[in-house]
Amino acid sequence: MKLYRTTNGAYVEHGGSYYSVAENLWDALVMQDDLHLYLQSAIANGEAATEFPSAQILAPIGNQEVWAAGVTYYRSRSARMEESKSAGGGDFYDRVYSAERPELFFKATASRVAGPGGYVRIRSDARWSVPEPELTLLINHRGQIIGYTVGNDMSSRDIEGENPLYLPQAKVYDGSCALGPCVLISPEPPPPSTPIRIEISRGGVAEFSAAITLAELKRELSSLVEYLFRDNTFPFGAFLMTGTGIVPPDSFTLASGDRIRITIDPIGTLENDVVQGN
Ligand code: DO4
Ligand code: MG
Repeated sequence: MKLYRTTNGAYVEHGGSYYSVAENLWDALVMQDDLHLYLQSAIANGEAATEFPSAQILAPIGNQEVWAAGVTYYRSRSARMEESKSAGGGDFYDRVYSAERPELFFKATASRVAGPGGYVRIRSDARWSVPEPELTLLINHRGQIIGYTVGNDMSSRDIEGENPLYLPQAKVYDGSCALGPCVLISPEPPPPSTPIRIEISRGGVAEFSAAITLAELKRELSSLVEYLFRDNTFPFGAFLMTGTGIVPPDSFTLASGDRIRITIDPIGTLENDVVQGN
């Protein structure tokens, strides 16, 4: 079932109908003992809501921090080795790809996250920027994966490539992340055959498109979560982006006005327009 955060409160979608959820505080929903069961009873005891179409869908986030895993697909390893070669950083990406400990980094707070239909940003001082389409986990404060959403880990390749120590600046800034359109609340992850698709259009014309399946993700989801929660507490839970398997060719950079559509079928499509500067 799909959980939406909207301007009219939370809704759960099931079989094409939308049911209003009594608990309106997103953080309290994420902290439910068993959110799946709670939403099942909202569906069983509720009436299908007719006002859902008029609600604006918001990013599905409250006080959760957003973290991200890196170099979890071979394509990400290779693209980053190439972009940081002249800075002498290439070797680090190969090493982290095969190391037992994953790369995990802080990505965003809610104020930096765009929702469906919102704007993602290119840094004003970046010359080479890309979106990174990523399956994103919603994890409760007990470290249990409770849901799955679509994420965009916007990245400045020139800044990261100049020096790996610039990673936080390449990755964390206003509008650097998008999440949505909903959270798929499911005890099971989407199957490995699930495609992650991206389409980027410019002036209505297709500029870049690609797809990859979750089968190419090198790490177990549970292992990424275990590392994230090791010696770290998340009182409101956390989102964890699981890395990108799609990197556009080196000749491509995002521009203001581009439209990005990322689809992970059991969840939906996250669509955002791009701006640079304010
Ligand atoms: O190592 C830098 C970031 C990697 C990343 O964001 C990814 O692989 O998705
Ligand atoms: Mg990424």
